[in-house]
Amino acid sequence: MTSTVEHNVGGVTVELVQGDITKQPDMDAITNAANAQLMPGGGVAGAIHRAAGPSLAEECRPFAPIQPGQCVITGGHGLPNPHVLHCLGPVYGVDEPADELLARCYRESLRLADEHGLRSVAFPAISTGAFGYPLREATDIAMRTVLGVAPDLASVERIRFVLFDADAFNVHADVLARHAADTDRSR
Ligand code: AR6
Repeated sequence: MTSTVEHNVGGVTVELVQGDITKQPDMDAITNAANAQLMPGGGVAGAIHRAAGPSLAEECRPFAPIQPGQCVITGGHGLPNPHVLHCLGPVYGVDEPADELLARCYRESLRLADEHGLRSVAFPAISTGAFGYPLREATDIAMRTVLGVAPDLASVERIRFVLFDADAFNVHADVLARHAADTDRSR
């Protein structure tokens, strides 16, 4: 982890770290940038299923296929986290309206986490890898959605974005600072 950026909104801490989503042992749940079949794949899904072991795919099987914007919750199996929230992001240029579907991923994931009484959730930058969503646009949607939903959450008190590389971290830090300033101004 290189550095951390934090912002507090309505009693919820939104933080950014550079790192690996499978190595966040202090989080109640991590979010998977899943495929529709909820199977291992590349990127985040591959890393999560590798770390969790084959019993995660077994638990996922009855929930598949899921639709863009949909999320389901499972146990964490071999991961250090008790839960995994599996979200299917939109494929950029294919699943429309892409912005609404991506926002729905973050909203649904947090709603499910809250419903299950979880206190902390980590997110990767959903749809920005194999699914091709331009990083800055996707980040803008992610931050706007999370900062908008945060004050309404009952149990979730910490939301962490785990960014794989320095570029993604820097873009998220920039976009969070801008949205945080807007949120503060409108209070
Ligand atoms: N930890 C944190 N972020 C990561 C990690 C990791 N271990 N690995 C990659 N990233 P992607 P998508 C970043 O492709 O675009 C899969 O094959 C990565 O740099 O995992 O939603 C599935 O099976 C990128 O910025 O998710 C699906 O078919 C971001 O996480 C499809 O890809 C998301 O990249 C889903 O595509």
